Amino acid sequence: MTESEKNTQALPEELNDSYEFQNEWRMEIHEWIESLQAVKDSYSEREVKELLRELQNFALSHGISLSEATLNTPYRNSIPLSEQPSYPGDIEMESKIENIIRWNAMAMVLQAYDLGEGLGGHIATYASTATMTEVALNHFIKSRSEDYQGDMFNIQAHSSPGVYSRAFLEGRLSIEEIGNFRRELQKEGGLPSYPHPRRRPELWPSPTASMGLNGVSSIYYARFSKYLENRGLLTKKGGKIWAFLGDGEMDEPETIGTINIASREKLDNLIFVVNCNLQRLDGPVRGNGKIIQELEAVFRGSGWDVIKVIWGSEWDPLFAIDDNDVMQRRMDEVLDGEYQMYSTSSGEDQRAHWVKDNPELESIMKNISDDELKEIKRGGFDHKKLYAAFDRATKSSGKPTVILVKTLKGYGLGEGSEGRNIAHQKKTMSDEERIEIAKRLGIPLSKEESIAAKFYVPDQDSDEMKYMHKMRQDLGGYQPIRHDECKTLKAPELDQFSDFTDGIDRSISTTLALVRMMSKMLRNKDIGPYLVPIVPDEARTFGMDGLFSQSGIYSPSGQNYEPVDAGTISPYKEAKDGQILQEGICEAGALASFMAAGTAYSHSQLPMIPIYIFYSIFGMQRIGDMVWACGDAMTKGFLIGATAGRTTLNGEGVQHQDGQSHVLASVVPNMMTYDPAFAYELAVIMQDGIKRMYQDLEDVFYYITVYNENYTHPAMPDNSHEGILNGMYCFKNASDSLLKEYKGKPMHLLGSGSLMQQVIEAQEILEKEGIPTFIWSVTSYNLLHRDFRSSKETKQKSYVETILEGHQGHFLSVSDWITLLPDSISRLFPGGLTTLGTDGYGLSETREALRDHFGIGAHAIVKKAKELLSQ
Ligand SMILES: Cc1ncc(C[n+]2csc(CCOP(=O)(O)OP(=O)(O)O)c2C)c(N)n1
Ligand SMILES: [Mg+2]
Repeated sequence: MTESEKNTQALPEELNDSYEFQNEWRMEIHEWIESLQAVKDSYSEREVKELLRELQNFALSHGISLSEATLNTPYRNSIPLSEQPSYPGDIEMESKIENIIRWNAMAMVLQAYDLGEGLGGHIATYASTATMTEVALNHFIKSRSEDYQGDMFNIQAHSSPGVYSRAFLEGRLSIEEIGNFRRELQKEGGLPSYPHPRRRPELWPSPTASMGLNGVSSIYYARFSKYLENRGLLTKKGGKIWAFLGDGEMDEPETIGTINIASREKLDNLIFVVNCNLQRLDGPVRGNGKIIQELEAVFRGSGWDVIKVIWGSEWDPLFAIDDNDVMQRRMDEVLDGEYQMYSTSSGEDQRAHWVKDNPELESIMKNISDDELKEIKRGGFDHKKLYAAFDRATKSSGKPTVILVKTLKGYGLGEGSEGRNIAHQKKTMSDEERIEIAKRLGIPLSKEESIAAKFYVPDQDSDEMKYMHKMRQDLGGYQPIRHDECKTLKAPELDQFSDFTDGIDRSISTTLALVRMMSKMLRNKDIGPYLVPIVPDEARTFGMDGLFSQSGIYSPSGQNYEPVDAGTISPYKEAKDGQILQEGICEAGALASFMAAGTAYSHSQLPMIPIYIFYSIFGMQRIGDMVWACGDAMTKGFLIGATAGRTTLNGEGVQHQDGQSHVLASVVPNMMTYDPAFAYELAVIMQDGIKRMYQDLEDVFYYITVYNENYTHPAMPDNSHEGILNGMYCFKNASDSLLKEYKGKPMHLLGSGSLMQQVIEAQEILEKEGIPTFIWSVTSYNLLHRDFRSSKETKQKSYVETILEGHQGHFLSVSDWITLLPDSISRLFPGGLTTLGTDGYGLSETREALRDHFGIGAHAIVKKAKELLSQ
């Protein structure tokens, strides 16, 4: 070992830990800080930064990794006491109100439990988040007014009982409704478990019950709000997006994976509040580490402002005498698993574990008794600390903010629950616990009433009620809230789509037809400004790159470079008021943009029309849960599954060739799914979609597949409009002369999408061989199936049965989808429906070989038809 290696060797562990060494070491640090202070006093900020950068470079080049040192601050509140603003509210009054809300929230869950129906419900999450929710609602979260768009308040789904309980106190929900928590079918009304806009459209702005979706959707609401501002569409000042999230929930990749976009786009209208109660459902979030420190590093590394709220005010006097950072060091070293253990231990046991054998820490801790130590609060239950954090977050400029708040799961619910691993699942309490909690919360109910978990409301003219209403009035009204007023749009008439309905002689794909339609709609005065084309790095695949220069790609900082293709006809044009959302390779983000744009009618009073175009296999399959959430949120717009079809997209193989997305889409109840074969069908569907969603304000959204196979497109046949929209129409009759001569039953081929070309070819072969053959274009098996289901309820004939009246013969369907799709309506056909499709995995081959392989090419169709005829 060289001399210099010896010098840089770490000191032995025992020596590092010793009291003497630590003292000496603190002095060394002190001297360094004093030197830095001197530099700071004499030089500019730029120079101080330069010095630090040099030090960092030195350390890195000597093999010392600095990520923790530079991304983490000590385990204490980010806002020191000296910078803490004074509290503008009446804490005693706010605590009284909070206690009533806490009680009624708990009573809702207990009453549901007492019914014995296993309805479930959560108590512990709200118990941990109640104080921060109240501070935010009493002082920060603003509602819509004349010149302010209003904040969006997205809660942690499992804290819903608390939000309902407040809405009840505010008079927004009836006692019957909160008495029927999780019983939505009751006569007097009931409440859904979690925030579901579909179930409570006046209350919940966004669905958050699927962990992880709140984070990503809130980021994209905030981004979309900036987009609307930058495009000059938002006339009022936009609001802030407040997302309350769980610490366990932060493990979801949708959340963590999308936080970069928030800092890149400088979303200072976004505030994350993470409820760090150190627990998730099963147990500790990071027993062996510290979730707050971990999240701090992740968010700071991603360019967010990070505000930590860890300790309550009771610790301030102790910090004041912690001159040598002895207490701070202990705070830094104790693990979350141990902090959780403290919450269930006596003051005496806590002290013993906490001070270990550190005489200086022991002496600091002598300033409080064991009882005080037990009662000492975490930052998440301290109004002043929370106020300071929220206040700073609302003043952020140019950056999103995350507030990491340390709380305790099940706080105030007694020893059986607080901090226990079982807290999340706790749904009931013993009689004694109920009486004890009512007493502790100051709820004036009798013992019997407490045991029965009766709701409690103070007099309307009590000070508490007056205070609560006044605070919300000052902030513009109650929250959370969802709005629904928005102007309607006038859909363009179908004749404006004549380029497509008159037929196209050139060989083009339905994808290209769609892109041309979009280009045309973008130029339409009435709807053009509201269109939001969304694409995740596939514009060139779909031939959409021409739109770049026409509409521009949205970029809040404009374009600060000359694009490499500046001289071409469609350069990569980024612009502050660009209309296209280029998402990069992030399907979750792109769908979150779709949700933000498709619900803009609610949060921004703007009838935005998102058209999100993607590889069809990376839609329903990749982000199905978010599509479901879009349905819950009553999102409008068009999802376009491009490069559709297991055999039409050739060469790309197993993970690209989609033969199932229509089946996956079929499960979304208000999704209109279409699989058009021709440009005119697509035009009819798009025109009708805009009319239904934005002119007639119907609660539907669309999934349409388009293909990349080129062929010519006939003119729209007479009388096909209704059939295109309903899902099926006769595209071509069998030849009359053949029908007259033919002895047997005719053939009926059902085609859709790109496979219609094979059907047309098969029909020609069959008719040449003397077999009269009809062609039916099926634009939507799903809609036909849906119509069939509802016809059974109304006991009327289904649409398919109506149009098949008088028709006999053999029915054979062909599509690029798995056979389950057409099979869903096979019983509607006289003699049943034979189905050819693409069951199984895709593989890399030519289109022709793939169609042979799956048995759906023209010759396979002819073969199958003959088999049927010979039966
Ligand atoms: C995608 C998804 N996975 C699992 C669940 C079930 N679940 C509901 S709450 C919860 C634990 C939440 O922990 P945390 O985020 O820490 O919230 P806390 O209740 O502790 O505040 C789980 C696993 C869910 N709702 N969504
Ligand atoms: Mg948690």
